[in-house]
Amino acid sequence: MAEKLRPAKIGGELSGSGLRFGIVVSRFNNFITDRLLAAALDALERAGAADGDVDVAHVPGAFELPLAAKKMAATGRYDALIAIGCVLRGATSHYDYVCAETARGLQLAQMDSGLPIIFCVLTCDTLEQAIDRAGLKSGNKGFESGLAAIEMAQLSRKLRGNAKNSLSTGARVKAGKARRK
Ligand code: INI
Repeated sequence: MAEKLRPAKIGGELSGSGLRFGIVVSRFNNFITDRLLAAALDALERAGAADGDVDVAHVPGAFELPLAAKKMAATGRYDALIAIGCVLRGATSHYDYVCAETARGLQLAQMDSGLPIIFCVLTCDTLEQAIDRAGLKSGNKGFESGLAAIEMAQLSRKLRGNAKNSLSTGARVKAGKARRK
């Protein structure tokens, strides 16, 4: 067990004040996605996000979430995005394609843009499972997603601010020499 090392902790606090959020929400299964959206907005409001600092875009289904999120990220207006959807298993393999491509597309958009994109897409076998996660037995995943968006936005700000401290030794020596010239 390490005894001497006390690593610096870099965390994102849960304050939404001064941050801008974009939410993209799917209309498919809107009985569920409306509830996820309301809870995400509730979390942002309670954490101090200002009226006017949150935009909501609607798309037809979960499959369309990644493109809309990518376009929202490209505007440069936001500190974090939340993608909200609900995919329910049906009689065919359609569910598997929608789930896989939605998750893959959102992760690609997040990694390409460098903007946190919170995955608030329920992938459930039954409507009951979805209801449980949209405000019943298992809480509300929308609220959790709102908090995750704030935490990741704050953490991203801190990591951007720390960029000059995280230069490699070689880069620091070079920068020092350049300043002395
Ligand atoms: N979209 C969803 O968001 N949830 C679903 O459960 C769903 N099912 O089961 O079909 C669904 N399909 C639509 C899909 O996301 C696209 O909107 C559609 O294929 C057009 O591209």
